[in-house]
Amino acid sequence: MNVLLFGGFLGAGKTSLILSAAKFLVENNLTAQATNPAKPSLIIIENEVGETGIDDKILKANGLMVRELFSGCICCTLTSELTVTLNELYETYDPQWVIVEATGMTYPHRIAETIHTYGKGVENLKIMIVADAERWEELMEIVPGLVEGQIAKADLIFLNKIDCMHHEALAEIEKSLHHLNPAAQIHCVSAFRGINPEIWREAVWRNE
Ligand SMILES: Nc1nc2c(ncn2[C@@H]2O[C@H](COP(=O)(O)OP(=O)(O)OP(=O)(O)O)[C@@H](O)[C@H]2O)c(=O)[nH]1
Ligand SMILES: [Mg+2]
Repeated sequence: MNVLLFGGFLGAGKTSLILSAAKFLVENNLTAQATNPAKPSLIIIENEVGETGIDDKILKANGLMVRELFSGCICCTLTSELTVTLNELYETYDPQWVIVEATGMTYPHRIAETIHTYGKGVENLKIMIVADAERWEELMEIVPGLVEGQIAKADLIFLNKIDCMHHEALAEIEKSLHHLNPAAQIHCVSAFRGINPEIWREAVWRNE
């Protein structure tokens, strides 16, 4: 299984990007047996179903499955519940892709550590962190530790909502992101306008 673990602060655009990534994989036939609903090859694990409409008809029509996680305590229960769910999915379906949306209040790299230790069948795991360009300054004032900690351990960073920003302000944020995590590739995107498939090809498919 290839696991794409999406994180980033509340409202940054995680669900919007996940839908885009899932559509990319399906539309480019990068999911095996995508038409057999009994054995989905791409499963999305959501913390909660948001208003974006994760149960999008296009996704379901393409043999995708959406699993919800319900959890009282995001910091303790979620990680173990998620790992149990992943292991169940592996044993039942052995999907090619699992896309996970972590809650905005958590550090996805900690979830990744648990998956690496206790998860079964995970061949590849990428931590994809979504940064909110529109609220960057505000979040740096109210939750700097959380946002910086999420960014620092990302494999890939998506600076989202660039449609709301001027070029100069974006360049400054990009510089900060690079400073926080020099190793991660940074993609400047707008889920609202749509993501260039080449970005997904590079981010999701490479090293698969
Ligand atoms: N202008 C603009 N708005 C966006 C963009 N991406 C997402 N949004 C909006 O931002 C809001 C949050 O998007 P989601 O995709 O639900 O974000 P999320 O990170 O999944 O949110 P939570 O799951 O609640 O933490 C929605 O109203 C989206 O329509 C973007 O690129 N530009
Ligand atoms: Mg969401």
